[in-house]
Amino acid sequence: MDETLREAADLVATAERVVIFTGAGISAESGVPTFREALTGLWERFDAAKLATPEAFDEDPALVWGWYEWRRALALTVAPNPGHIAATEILADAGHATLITQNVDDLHERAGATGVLHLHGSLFTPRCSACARPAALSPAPDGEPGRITPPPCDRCGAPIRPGVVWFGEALPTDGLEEAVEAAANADVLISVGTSGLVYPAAEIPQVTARMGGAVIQVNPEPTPLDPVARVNLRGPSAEILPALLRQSRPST
Ligand code: BV8
Ligand code: ZN
Repeated sequence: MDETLREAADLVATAERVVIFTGAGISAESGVPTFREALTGLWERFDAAKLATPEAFDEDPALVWGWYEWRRALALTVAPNPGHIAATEILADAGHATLITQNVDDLHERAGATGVLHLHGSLFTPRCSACARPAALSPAPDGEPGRITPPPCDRCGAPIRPGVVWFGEALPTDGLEEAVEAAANADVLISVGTSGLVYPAAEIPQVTARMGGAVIQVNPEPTPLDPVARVNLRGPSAEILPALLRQSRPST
């Protein structure tokens, strides 16, 4: 590991434009289940990819809203881990830095990151499912809430929905364009904790590689990104990112 870590650290230390692209894996060590595990307890019998859709919400708004409110409550009870903090620091050291995440939690922000590009939205920006008016956050439920009837929009009365991008929904164009632009111009893109299966987000690291930038991957498991990565750092991000940060700084 230390030789690949050294190689990755050299790439980061000499890079002017750095992008960090994250998935659920960076929040795993904070205690937030990854997307595929996001169905614990009450949700075991559902498939995330089926629950995270407009059809599921239309069919049973209380089930879907309850799932997202449970995930929001969970996000509020956990803290950023050393991986989130090291990511903020690595970007602070770069001349030009962009943080792109597929995550809907706010752990990057709580680790001091600013201007985070949330390609798939956020648990903290609910809106009206009909007129898109932003809605206020109600106090998060405690325990396993199960079904919760979504509150009505105070303008048109339609049910409030989570501010996330569901399967089959388009990503916010401005966020995606900005992310592709940053990836295309990156000297280094560090992809952390993503299975690289969901498009178009999964394209982001491929854009960097196609444009000649170096992709560094941090993941304990192999992913479809392995052949694209210049360096594969196999392991948990809460351990690897702090080590990468230390190695990439000039030794005092
Ligand atoms: C779109 C928000 C078009 C919601 C998410 C066939 C049929 C149907 C659809 C499609 C299809 N083929 C392609 C599609 C499109 C579809 C898609 O890609 N499907 C896949 C499954 C094939 N994409 C879409 O629908 C997108 N929209 O295409 O719209 C369109 C265009 C114009 C107009 C209208 C429509 C929208 C996709 C967004 C879905 N929303 N999230 C929510 O959170 O509930 S996706 C969600 O899953 C995440 O955001 C993330 O993007 C994705 C994968 O999750 P990951 O973050 O990667 O997490 P995962 O659990 O998968 O992996 C965790 C990783 O961490 C693992 O690799 C693990 O090894 C690693 N790990 C674990 N521990 C650690 C660790 N790493 C480091 N350290 C650790 N400690
Ligand atoms: Zn409304």
